[in-house]
Amino acid sequence: MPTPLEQWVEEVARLTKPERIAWCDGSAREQEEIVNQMLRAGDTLRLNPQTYPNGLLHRSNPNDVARTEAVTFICTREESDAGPTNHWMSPPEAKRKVGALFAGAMAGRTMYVIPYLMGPADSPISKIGVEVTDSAYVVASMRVMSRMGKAAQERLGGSADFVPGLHSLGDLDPTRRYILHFPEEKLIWSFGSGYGGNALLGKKCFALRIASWMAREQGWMAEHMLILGLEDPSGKVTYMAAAFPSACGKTNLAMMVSALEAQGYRVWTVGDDIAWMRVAADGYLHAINPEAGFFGVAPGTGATTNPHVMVALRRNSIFTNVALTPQQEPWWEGIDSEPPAGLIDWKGQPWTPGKGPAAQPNSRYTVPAYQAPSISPHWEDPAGVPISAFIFGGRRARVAPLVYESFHWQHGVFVGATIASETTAATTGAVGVTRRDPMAMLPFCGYNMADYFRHWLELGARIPHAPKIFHVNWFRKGADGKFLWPGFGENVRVLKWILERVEGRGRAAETPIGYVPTPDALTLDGLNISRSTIEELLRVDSADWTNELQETARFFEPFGPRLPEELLEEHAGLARRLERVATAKK
Ligand code: GTP
Ligand code: SPV
Ligand code: MN
Repeated sequence: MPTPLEQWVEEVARLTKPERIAWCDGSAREQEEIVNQMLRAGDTLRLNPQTYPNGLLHRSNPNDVARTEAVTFICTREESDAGPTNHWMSPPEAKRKVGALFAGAMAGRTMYVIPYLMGPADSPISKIGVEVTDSAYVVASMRVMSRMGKAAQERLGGSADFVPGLHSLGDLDPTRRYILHFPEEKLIWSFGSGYGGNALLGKKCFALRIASWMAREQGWMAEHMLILGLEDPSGKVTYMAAAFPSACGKTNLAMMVSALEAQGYRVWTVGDDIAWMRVAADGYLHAINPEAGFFGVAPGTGATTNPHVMVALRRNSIFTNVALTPQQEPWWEGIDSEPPAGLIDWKGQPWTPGKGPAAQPNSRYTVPAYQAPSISPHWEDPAGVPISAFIFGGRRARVAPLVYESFHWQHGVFVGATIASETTAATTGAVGVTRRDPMAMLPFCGYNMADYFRHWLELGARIPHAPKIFHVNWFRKGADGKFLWPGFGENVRVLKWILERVEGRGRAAETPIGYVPTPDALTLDGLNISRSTIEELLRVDSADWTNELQETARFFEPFGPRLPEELLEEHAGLARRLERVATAKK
């Protein structure tokens, strides 16, 4: 009897008609073959073996450089189950339309079967996926980003308990590009893109869109969150999980070199992008990082902003769409060196000043997590780590203060549900447009977001030691258009205040939006920042927030009666508090 996996592989092979089928075991020999395949294809180069051993540079098709939200669909039977924030296609239509594209798509190609595990090998929270792909780059990337091959295959055995994901590059024509999710049958189909979250199906497609659906069904959480441990001078480590939209600072926060290291505060990395969390017997929400690597934004990453990752990247890493120096080393804007003479840009052309960025703005590095000097000794704990604080955030030049604390869980859910952030190069489309991105899950929630808010509200009531909920903004700008806050390693000063609030210490002032630190509550020793800048960073402007109320109401509208009443209560509460402040001023 063929196993359920063998049956599915046979079925997709009948549809896509590959020349050969390769079952991936994750071995070193297989890796060598995959790399040779990539080198032969001509879209990948080996980096300098002395300075970047096992390093690769991959150049994607220039029309395929970021996630494509406009062609990402949730295919539920009922359109209302996908909700107003997702694109929807009916399952029969999706299967017909995209099935026709898959038909014969792998002719003359190798079909790789990649069994992979999301989460530590022996964790009960971990889950298995199988990606079938005709891209060698995807195989090499999945080897870094997940626990791929033999270990996953053995854990699966003859079981049908896996999430199948079918992926083909097709002909990379953007008009024939579809990223489809069938949450009711826990199936993923991705056609026509080889890039990042579109193609590495364990990441956004499974670990967020499908997993968020499973999490609601089964009473847990799948969130777009980094996980870090903040160590205090006594050696105690407090874990926090933070949700920021794409390219808004998750990887950098999770890997930071603490500016308060001399005072005994340091940060340990558990995860940089996704958290799967369950209520455990100790009454805490426990989180695992389902991934095994970091797929990080290259531009802006350097020895001053993220020294830990710069060390990690030195071996076994894949760079995508970065520039190349004559020494065969990767280069990008913000790497701490001037562009060298003879630089080759991300498209493989000689670069000259004035030609625009040499590295694509969403160029990325792919690096094994264990190589990070900051990796937590607990990052593979099967039970996960207990979370004491949730931190929401976004990229906002105005309005949102550096940090504030919500009043209680329900208010915290409102804070998360109303995050706004400026769009970045991580997704195709305009950059810098402010949009609502609830819990940083707008592109990643696999079901109706109103039901997702309900899930948050209900789950919170079931966590005896629920995390306290905060909001941060590293990106507030002054009148000169420059960031007011230095960011990166200095962000530990904000984490320290959050820790103090979790422990019931830490000075704060009550404002209509929540508790904001008093200017003297932040540890600022060694930081050259004026009192007026700090005041501006912490300022809560009633007019701004009144405007924000209107934006929030407009965002909530399309959810209709499905939106939990509690969020409208919180909206009204904020309106009342703002009004009270306005009256007091008069
Ligand atoms: P995804 O991987 O797309 O989900 O992004 P991310 O949330 O992990 O963001 P990442 O840490 O890669 O940062 C994205 C960009 O923001 C990079 O160019 C960083 O250099 C920049 N950045 C990160 N943290 C800070 C900060 O504290 N201050 C400032 N000014 N920029 C930051
Ligand atoms: C994001 O956009 O949030 C990413 C990059 O982490 S991708 O994997 O392409 O989705
Ligand atoms: Mn990241």
